Amino acid sequence: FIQGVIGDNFYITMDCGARAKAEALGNVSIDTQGPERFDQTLQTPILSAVVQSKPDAIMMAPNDAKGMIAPIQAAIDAGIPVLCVDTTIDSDIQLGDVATDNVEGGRLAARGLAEQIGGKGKVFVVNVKPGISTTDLREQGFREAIEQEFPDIEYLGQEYCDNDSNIAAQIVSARLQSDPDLSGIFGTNLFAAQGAAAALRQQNLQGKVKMVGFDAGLTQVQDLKSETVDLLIAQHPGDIGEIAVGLLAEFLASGVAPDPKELVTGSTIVTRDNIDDPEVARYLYVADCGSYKLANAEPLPQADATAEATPMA
Ligand code: T6T
Repeated sequence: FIQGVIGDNFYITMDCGARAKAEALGNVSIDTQGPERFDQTLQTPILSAVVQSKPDAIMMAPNDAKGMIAPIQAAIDAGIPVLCVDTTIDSDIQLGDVATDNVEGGRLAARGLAEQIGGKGKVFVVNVKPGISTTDLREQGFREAIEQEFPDIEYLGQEYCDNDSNIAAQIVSARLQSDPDLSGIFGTNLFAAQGAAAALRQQNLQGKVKMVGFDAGLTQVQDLKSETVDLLIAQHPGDIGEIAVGLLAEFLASGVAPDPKELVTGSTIVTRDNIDDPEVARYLYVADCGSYKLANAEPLPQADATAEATPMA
């Protein structure tokens, strides 16, 4: 398993799901690695070294939709099937994809933020880095929903934090200077949201500028509870890990490629009102696998993927 970046609660939780599934299967072992930063120039040599070690299969979250195509092709040329988890590449060379519906996730974020700000005002997006499939799609879904559904909301556009919460905080501080009447912020992943929330706290604007964050990392949950953030969209990374390992094990046993190739997992809207509900709390991310339990997760039926993404709406 090659993570998008190491030390991220999202990929740690995915790893827990992958390991729980491997243990249940009994004949699968997993080695997990990842780059120190979300950066294709760091992920490529990791992938090359993993290919040299000749695993039976690779599941990975590619750091760049275009830049990782050639390194993944090299793995496939070496006879190793590659399944994309979470992020993907602009190609169909991979065995398949297991991921959240990120466009829909962005739409959920837009609707949640719109509700928080009473359907009017200026909103802004703190994004991660151009070329990351997931976060690009979240911004797209957010932008489209704001433009199509909320005529009284002005979208001020996005800035990129390079997956660094300190940069995200600086971006938001500067934006609060240039647009002091800002109503709401969407942080498209854990680090973007965490940094944006920190800036709101520093400026004592929590609750005044509304904030929606993608993901449900440990600090993000604290930010929600302390009323700096109003809503989180939790992905189901443990489910992604479980499903990916199950799929690879099945492929290695049967030789039959997955059909359909794209499998979608759910997302859950987390608020202060529902966070203690066990059906919501089970999707908060973890920092280690100590308390992780196998969920026996299944991908969403294709037709229901959109409907299932809004169970708490
Ligand atoms: O949001 C997740 C993941 O889905 C995205 O591709 C990269 O950032 C995270 O890992 C959160 O930090």
